Amino acid sequence: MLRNTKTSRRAFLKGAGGAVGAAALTGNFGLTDAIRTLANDTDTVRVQGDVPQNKMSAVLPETSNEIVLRTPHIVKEIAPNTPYEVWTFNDTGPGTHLHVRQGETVNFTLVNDGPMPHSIDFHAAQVPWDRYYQSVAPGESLSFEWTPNFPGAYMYHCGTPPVLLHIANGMHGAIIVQPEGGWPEPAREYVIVQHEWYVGEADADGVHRGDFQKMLRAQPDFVAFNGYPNQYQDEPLVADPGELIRIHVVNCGPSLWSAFHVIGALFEAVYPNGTPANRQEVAQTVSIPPGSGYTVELRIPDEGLYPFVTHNFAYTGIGALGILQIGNP
Ligand SMILES: [Cu+2]
Repeated sequence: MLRNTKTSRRAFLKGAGGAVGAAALTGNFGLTDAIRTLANDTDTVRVQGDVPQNKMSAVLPETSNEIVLRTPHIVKEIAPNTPYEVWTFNDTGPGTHLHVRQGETVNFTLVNDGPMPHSIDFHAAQVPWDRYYQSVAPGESLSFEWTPNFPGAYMYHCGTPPVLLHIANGMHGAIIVQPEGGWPEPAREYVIVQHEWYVGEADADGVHRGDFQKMLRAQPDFVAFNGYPNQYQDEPLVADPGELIRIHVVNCGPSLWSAFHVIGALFEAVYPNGTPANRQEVAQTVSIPPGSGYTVELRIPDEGLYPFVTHNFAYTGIGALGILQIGNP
């Protein structure tokens, strides 16, 4: 877990110069140390202890139209034995799952506590790019209001060039817009962000960073659900036999398609863009382009284990496989 070592922070930072590049991180610490960039002063903080895992819950959070996103760069374990400088929204990449209510004002603030310019782009919003989606300098913030007019499962991301680099390093996430009046039927709701990791060789500090050439070729080392490859094999998503399960799947890419599929099950309804009015009945697999979302509904009658994957099998084996556990098989 993160334990700030504030007493040593200033001394460590003298040599960091406010940057998080490899050259700034040549202190005498090992793989199990973590480095964290903090607010306002674009400081870099060394945190003792194990590198935190970049795992996220798949449970859809309660709705809130008050959103603050911060952008620290944090060394996280993005796969076993792979400490990586994640460019985060609120300490993880993908960033916090967001869940807002259609038709109500969203009060949003972006706080750039990273070491470089970052920005926001909400696919759920209708706002001028030239005013709200511009880069925010380190130590500065940007606030604006907007209203989600259309329900759905949307991507949000940093749009600072090179956008490919910012997204691939973790600056993306899901924002689910709950329809006015809610969905017709309550369900056990999950949110899954599919995304890629492109891992460079470890730097002298033992920390990996993104490999831009791999990103350009779209040859990932891992394809993950919610930050960490295969995490829901060890900790399955759960539901009861016959219960309605609603999964909001957002493909943040940055570059690969998702062919979302549950083995041993069928979707009884699917909703392109995650929008209730788009309801279609019965599907085996849905095709989700990067930068889009889909909501799927299923009911599984029998207890057992049901893997969910991207059925694009070149990538299934590098992390895009989780387990849905029905009952207590
Ligand atoms: Cu960014």
